[in-house]
Amino acid sequence: MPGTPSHPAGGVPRRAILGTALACGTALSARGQQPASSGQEGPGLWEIARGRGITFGAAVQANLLASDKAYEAAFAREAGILVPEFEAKWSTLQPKEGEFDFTQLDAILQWGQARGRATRGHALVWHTSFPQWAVEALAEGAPRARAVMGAHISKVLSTTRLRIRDWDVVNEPVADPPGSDTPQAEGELRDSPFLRALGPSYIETAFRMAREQDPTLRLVLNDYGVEEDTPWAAEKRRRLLALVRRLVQARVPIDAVGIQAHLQMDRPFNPQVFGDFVRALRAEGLSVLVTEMDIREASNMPDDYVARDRLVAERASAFVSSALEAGVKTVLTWGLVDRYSWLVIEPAVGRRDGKLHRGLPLDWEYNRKEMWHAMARLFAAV
Ligand code: 9MR
Repeated sequence: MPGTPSHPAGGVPRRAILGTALACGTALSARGQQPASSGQEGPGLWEIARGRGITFGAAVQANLLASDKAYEAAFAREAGILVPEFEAKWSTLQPKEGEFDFTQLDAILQWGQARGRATRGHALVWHTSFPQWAVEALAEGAPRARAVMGAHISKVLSTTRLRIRDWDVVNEPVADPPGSDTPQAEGELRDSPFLRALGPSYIETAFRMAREQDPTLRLVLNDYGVEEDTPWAAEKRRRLLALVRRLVQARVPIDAVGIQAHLQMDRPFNPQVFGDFVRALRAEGLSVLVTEMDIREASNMPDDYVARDRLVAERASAFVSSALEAGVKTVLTWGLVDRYSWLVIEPAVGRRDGKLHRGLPLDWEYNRKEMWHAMARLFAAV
């Protein structure tokens, strides 16, 4: 029956909830608690989008590609471009100084190459998934910080040369405006080991190092929190745009801005405001990509799956159509299936009422949801 609460409520650790839900996912649909599935047949989102010159892809995890056949099939069906969810982050690639491990990234690259799917790189310089040895090394001073950052960029780009053509060079450099939970820098740039060691010029340095290593790569600055129509997001937009303009004026080799798009249903979305922001970035001569889209449900949403999925799909539709109208050509979701979404795995972003977010195109059973159909309609109509 639609509307029946799907999973145990509060008081249970989220990972336990996830385990229970994983174990009984099939039973849930068998009991009719999931909306009628719309199957997995017919062309995938990437093929539909490709017909209109749009790239659709998603973040993927190497271990799941290897261990879950249905997950692998979903990626084969839907994703034209792959983004390693953590396999190209610093702590995975260089867990100890000078000791690089490309095994997991290689697994994604090989899987993609065998199927003609590109992989984009995420992320060279980021304050998270950044190992303690590197935090300490950067704290030793600017020359050491520059050397450590240069060695990482150089090794990663030379090893992935010709296999990855597009990189998030700097991820999340803009500080959250006041009123956030995250620790704040005084200025408009995020407090990070890179900022502390090298000052604001670390961004420019990273882009120049990447360009020097491989002049043909598309170099992207990726950030979040700029999508919605709130004063907080307006301030974050202002900061990001100001940063991008400074970089362009200083002739820093930046090609594109990635907008993560971790959307939240409890925040208003205004297509005009967002579209204007994308156009302002493009007016600087840059491409704009949607890099990590997913949709966090609000706790006051209806219980019923059909109604929930419809609301999520409406938000996806409003957002993606505004992005496409403003000239975005690449739309990537952060995962494909709700089952493995960070929105259900990370307690900090989970629903407080114990329900599990349904913020990706495919449901727990890998079936296409309303969000999938909303995106398919937009991609077909561009
Ligand atoms: O989804 C990713 C999660 O599995 C990782 O544990 C986490 C830390 O590496 O990063 C998550 O992905 C983030 C992305 O790299 C940058 N933007 C926000 C994403 C969600 O936190």
